[in-house]
Amino acid sequence: MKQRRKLLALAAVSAASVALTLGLPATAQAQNYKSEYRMSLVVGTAFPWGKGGEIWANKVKEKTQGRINIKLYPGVSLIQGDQTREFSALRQGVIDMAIGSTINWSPQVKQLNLFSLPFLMPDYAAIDALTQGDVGKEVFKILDKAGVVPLAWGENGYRELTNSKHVVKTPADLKGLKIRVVGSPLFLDTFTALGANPTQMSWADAQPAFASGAVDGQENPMSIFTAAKLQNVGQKYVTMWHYVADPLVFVVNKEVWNSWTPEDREHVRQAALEAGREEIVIARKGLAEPGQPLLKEIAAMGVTITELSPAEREAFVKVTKPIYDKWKPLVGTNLVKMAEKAIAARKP
Ligand code: X2X
Repeated sequence: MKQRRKLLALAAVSAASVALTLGLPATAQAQNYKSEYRMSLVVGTAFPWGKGGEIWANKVKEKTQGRINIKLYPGVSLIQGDQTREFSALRQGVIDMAIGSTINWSPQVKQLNLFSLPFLMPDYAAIDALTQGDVGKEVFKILDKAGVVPLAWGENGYRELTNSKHVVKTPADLKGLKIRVVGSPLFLDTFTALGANPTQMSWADAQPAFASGAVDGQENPMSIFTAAKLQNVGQKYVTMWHYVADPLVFVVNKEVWNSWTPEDREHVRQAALEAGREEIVIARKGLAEPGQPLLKEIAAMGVTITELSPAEREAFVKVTKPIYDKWKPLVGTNLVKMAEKAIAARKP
């Protein structure tokens, strides 16, 4: 026994000295690397969001020559589908990295409610003015302080209203509709102000609830609508109101980040920036270009799509204004003011 321990110790010493004499810091470092890193996502690769995860993982593998190997966990499966716990799990290291929605992390990082203030961002240029400008940098500082390493922005998209009952053109049309929401209490406030009956549930629970008719409606980007085939679970009426859009954030757990060499950190960051840019293009496909071909495809499946005139949209803005005002100090008055200014100064 003693003999064996001695031998083992000797072997360890000689391995270390070989590494030292050969000057192999990479080998020593690689010993701290996990064989696989776990990336959390709410949805899989059929969705622009999940596709972004796949692109990021592939780019990281290529740039680090396989030193960093990432496996995708869609359906937030590392935390049993409980998407509003994702940020805590990331901080604790249950999750190594993620592309997360600002909505799902807003219960822990209250400033992320910024993007869910009703009718803050009227168009894509407004989203870009925030994420690609000083507001984006400020939010990254906040995320860094909250305990993760933010690297790049992506996008889930404009969240449009859908339901199984009837056309919604005015706030009065929402009266009594049971609407599934996720995230912070801001969503409950907004839909309560609109006269609806909001109920909070995870995305995993929401889909069977649409199918059974337990809830009447929901709000999600049209790319989620099509990939999840919500028309097949009764969601036949869509209102294009662009009331909020959720950006996605590419992040890594701090300890994991610190375990990588500076070169590999830079590779992971560059991969995230490239993947983020590509993912945003995919997320906007069919929606940002003239004629919005994605909407034509959805209408062809028997879905009624309602576009609002500026005056009709304004009625929704007016009803939710008290909620915007209530939440402004909760998000952080300075941050909201900074966002309002950036949007007012945006270039089309
Ligand atoms: O749960 C949702 O609605 C989803 C998929 O859009 C998010 O994760 C925010």
